[in-house]
Amino acid sequence: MSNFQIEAQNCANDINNALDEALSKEQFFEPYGAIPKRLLLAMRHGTLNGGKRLRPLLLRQTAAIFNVPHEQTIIAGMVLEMVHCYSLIHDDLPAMDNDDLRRGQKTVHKEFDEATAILAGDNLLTLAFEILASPKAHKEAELRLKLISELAKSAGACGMVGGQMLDLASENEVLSLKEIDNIHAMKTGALIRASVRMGAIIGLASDRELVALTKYGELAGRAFQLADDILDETATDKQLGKTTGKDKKSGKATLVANIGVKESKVKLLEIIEQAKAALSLFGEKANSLRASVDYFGQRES
Ligand code: GRG
Repeated sequence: MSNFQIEAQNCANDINNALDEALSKEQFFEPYGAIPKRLLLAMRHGTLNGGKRLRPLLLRQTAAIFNVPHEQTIIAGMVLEMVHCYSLIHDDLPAMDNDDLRRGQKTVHKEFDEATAILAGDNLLTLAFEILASPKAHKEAELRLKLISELAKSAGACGMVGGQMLDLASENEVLSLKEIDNIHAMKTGALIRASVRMGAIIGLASDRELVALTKYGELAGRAFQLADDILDETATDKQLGKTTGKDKKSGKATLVANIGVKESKVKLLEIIEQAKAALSLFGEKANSLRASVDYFGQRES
């Protein structure tokens, strides 16, 4: 295994363990009553099903530039993953992408039912903020507020939710490359940007450092989404653990649809180089972040 693979695996193990513990019956104290078992099982199905945990990895690699030990980033990384998993559960619903398969398993609404999937997503989002507000996320209250604000903005109307709205409205529309870029930056890029920025916040980055890392986060988000669109066109269902070729079928506006796979791959490599260049301020300390964005360009699932 490469150093990157070992680092990614260690991070995924930490996040899986943290999710397993946070989503156990014992964690839900009962001012009103016990958590309904079906809701808990649906939340576990939508989270503990083999995600790559890339967003917590970016957070942890960014914080490591500032010598923050990995253990101090696990809770913030876990809540990012809760928000990401909620978005996937809702995205898979019949009213949105209508998918039966996620991470090689039945989607939450297929395993349970639509109403349960909606509620499981709702509660993952709410729980993420409940946990981020608690001292176990970070001992400094002021810093926790900054993290909450960062995550809320990235997940909201000017970030992921707004991007999803624009994306749904773009089906069978002809969009300019700029409009496509903007949808991607909001729908997928915002949470990736926030992952990096949350790592920088935990690391007490200076303004100059935060600007550089934000640029990296934005470019990494663009690289991630472009790679995803290329894979949607070129990979198999088995490889990705989800239904592929859907963008083309639904007439979705993607860069790949506009400029083709070959040109998109060239563009992807350009974006990756720009992302790495944005890290020059940090020298070798940012090598893990460089390896992550390289992985975005090479990933096969
Ligand atoms: C429903 C509010 C709401 C938003 C949905 C993120 C999103 C917005 C939809 C997902 C659609 C999609 C497949 C977008 C491509 C980028 C993406 C988020 C891929 C999945 O992320 P990975 O590869 O997945 O990190 P794992 O399974 O490893 O966590």
